[in-house]
Amino acid sequence: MFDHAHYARLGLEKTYERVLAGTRLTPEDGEALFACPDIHAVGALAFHARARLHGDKTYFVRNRHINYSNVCVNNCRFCAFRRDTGDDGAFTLSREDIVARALDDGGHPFAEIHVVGGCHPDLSLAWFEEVFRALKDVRPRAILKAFTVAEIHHFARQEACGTEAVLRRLKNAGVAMLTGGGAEIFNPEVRRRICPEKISGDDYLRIAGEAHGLGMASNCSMLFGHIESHKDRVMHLCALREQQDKSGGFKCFIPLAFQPRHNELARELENESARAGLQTDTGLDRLRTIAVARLLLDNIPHIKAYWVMLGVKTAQAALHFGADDLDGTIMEEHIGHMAGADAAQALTRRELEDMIRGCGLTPVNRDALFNPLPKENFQEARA
Ligand code: V47
Repeated sequence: MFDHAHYARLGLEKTYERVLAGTRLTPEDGEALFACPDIHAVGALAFHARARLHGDKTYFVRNRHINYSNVCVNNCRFCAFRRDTGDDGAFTLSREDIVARALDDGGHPFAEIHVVGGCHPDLSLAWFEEVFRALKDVRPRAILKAFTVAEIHHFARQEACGTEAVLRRLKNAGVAMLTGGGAEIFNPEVRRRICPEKISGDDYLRIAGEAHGLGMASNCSMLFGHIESHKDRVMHLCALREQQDKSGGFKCFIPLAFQPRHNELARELENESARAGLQTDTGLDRLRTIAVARLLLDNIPHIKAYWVMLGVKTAQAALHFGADDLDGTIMEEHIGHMAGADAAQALTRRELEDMIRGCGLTPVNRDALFNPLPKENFQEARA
């Protein structure tokens, strides 16, 4: 790392001291890190924080994403995936299709099954309970991670009950964890412009807290690189940190880099002539955001370099800017790809391990809850 004098020259003397002492950074530290002209100095602090937590361990998971439908009652302006019922390209999988996808694992069960697909107008909570029980029947050891808190809110409305009651039913049906999506940016002004129908940031945090209170884990996220300011990002991260102080169940933070194709928000940004004052979407901005997240989120253990949205190469670089997780094999991804992500649809376990070793780090095969998994036989180890 650079020395004290270097950080003092950058005006980051106190931030440097706090990182070295392992004490909490302030929102002002976060903003100063965004403003710092020396990206290496920011990255070095984040790598220090990441190494203190995880050494050179870098996590990945053999997982499968299953998108049950793209029909959604919300109309988030950044989303290229959603459709209305009856639109061209609208789809809804049957229970049998969903189970078949979970079984399509070459005989080596996925450690995580990740099920998302938006707030469907007709599919009921009871239907999903049956789906999850069927998945648990065929793959009892896989950890089921499903829905964002936005869907929990949607089911509560549909069922005219509280969100905690929905969470209890899902937990009883075998769901161990919620996915991190749906957080976007908490600033209500930005939220109104990018996802006007979606639950508020306060509701996002409240429902995540309820899940944690019931012993369910969840991830959390931030959609960045569109119309939000650096201050919005810092405030968003601090709100997640505050919630984590209260409820403690966030396992991992996922910085989701905005994919600017085939969605309304992207068209608006393209057409906007006066873009002065907005950040441009550069690889360095992505790396810096990951670094600031690692430094501010002192109570969230893991930071994900989600290779689908970052691209494989930037995800590798992110492992040296504070991230310690690459997510997983995925197998089939639509949300990012429909919005322009140009990464592959799937990576093999071997590719993930090679990516990590290629960065001089040590791969750790994990489950959805970040428990390291024992070494399997050679054949499975390469699948
Ligand atoms: O909720 C939608 C975001 C999320 C775009 O929990 C977009 O482990 C960028 O949450 N550009 C879904 N992002 C993905 C997600 C996720 C992915 C991997 C792992 C986990 C986890 C969660 O993607 C949505 C939304 O926030 N999104 N459109 C877009 N154009």
